[in-house]
Amino acid sequence: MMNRIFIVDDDSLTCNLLKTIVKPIFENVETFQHPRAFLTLSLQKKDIIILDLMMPDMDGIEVIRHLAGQKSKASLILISGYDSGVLHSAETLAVSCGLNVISTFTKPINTESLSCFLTSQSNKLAQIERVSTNNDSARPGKFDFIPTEQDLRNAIENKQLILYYQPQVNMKTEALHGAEVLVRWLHPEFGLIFPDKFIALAEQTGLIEQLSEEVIHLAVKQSVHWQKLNRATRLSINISAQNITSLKLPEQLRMLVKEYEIDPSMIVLELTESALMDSEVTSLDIFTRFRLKGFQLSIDDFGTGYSSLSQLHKIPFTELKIDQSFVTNMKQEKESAAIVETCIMLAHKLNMEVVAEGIEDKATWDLLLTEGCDIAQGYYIARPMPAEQFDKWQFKR
Ligand code: G
Ligand code: G
Ligand code: MN
Repeated sequence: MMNRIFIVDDDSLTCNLLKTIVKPIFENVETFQHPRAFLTLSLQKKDIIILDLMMPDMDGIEVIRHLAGQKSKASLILISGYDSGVLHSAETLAVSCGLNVISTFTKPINTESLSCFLTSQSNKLAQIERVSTNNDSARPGKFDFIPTEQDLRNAIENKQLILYYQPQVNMKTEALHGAEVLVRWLHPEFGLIFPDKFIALAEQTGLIEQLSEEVIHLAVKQSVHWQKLNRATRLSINISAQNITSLKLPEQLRMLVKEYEIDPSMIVLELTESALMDSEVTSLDIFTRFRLKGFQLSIDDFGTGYSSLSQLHKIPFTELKIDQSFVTNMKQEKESAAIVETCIMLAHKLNMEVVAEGIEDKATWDLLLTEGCDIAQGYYIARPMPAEQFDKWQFKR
């Protein structure tokens, strides 16, 4: 079935302009200058809506509320002539109501980037279509696979977890700085399963303890291997809030690095801000002990959580990772650029190194370099990859 695309904007000029951009990509396009008429349609999951926020008889936020009320699964693109701050708030609101916002654009609309975006969206939808029609409908496909606790327990026991490594480079020298360790589940039937499918499950069921133990073990073994080849690589490992409820973790880690004879300063533990929120006293104790044992501590996804500046000061972090969303948007959104700039300054004042993750192009790299960011991570440098491929990548550089 074909995708339908709806343009909802009170301004007829904008409607016509958008229609001209959309038509070559999605044939089935309709414009609405009155949101009420639009809301009488029965929408489907495959529909795409381009919605203006500022309309006289019913504004975009009201339309968002209605769509949320209908539990609409359609894809939403928000546009506005207001500043990007308003657009971003509307996006946050829509997402928190359960709507699927796929992009936002400020007016005047950059026709080229909208056209590019829609083309890639159209390709993606076609691909999903192919996968779902090719799948034997009697059997669950990879995309419907929802693991149970027992599935995950078996996976850990049967050594189905593998590690991918994403390079981090020093921005000034472009030398390799280290790698972030990202777990994957190599399922015998469904193939490669990403952590968004099983980390939350692990956290809810308590399996995160075994999962992290396995991840740390695999990472330490890889580290020994690289060290033997004279290619010692600093490894950043993600730690969940639930991991740090156990007071044993620092000691377990210390024993492990001792057994394998690796330098603890080559291990960076990445904690998200939400991890700091849960049980502040215990976590402060644990974090301090990690540092006393020589490990590095990084605060991950910085800027999205609720940590206060005083926490940042209390906990002995050595590194700050700016959340991807700010990095990805900094090129086109001055608010994100301001946040990135502030993070860099703050980290440096507190004697921490700054990592920018989610760098996808040269323009963003150049901006970050000018602003004095220390370390870069993102698809522009390289995607996460298995160890053997990481070796090849390093060799080719
Ligand atoms: O590439 P990617 O899809 O791997 O990672 C998605 C998310 O999963 C990231 O936010 C990352 O922090 C998390 N993640 C990846 N590996 C691990 C892990 O070993 N432990 C925990 N707790 N989280 C992980
Ligand atoms: O939350 P955490 O920072 O641990 O998650 C890292 C996640 O970011 C992983 O899922 C990784 O695959 C993903 N990632 C790494 N670089 C890029 C990038 O340049 N663009 C995007 N979209 N994702 C990235
Ligand atoms: Mn991380």
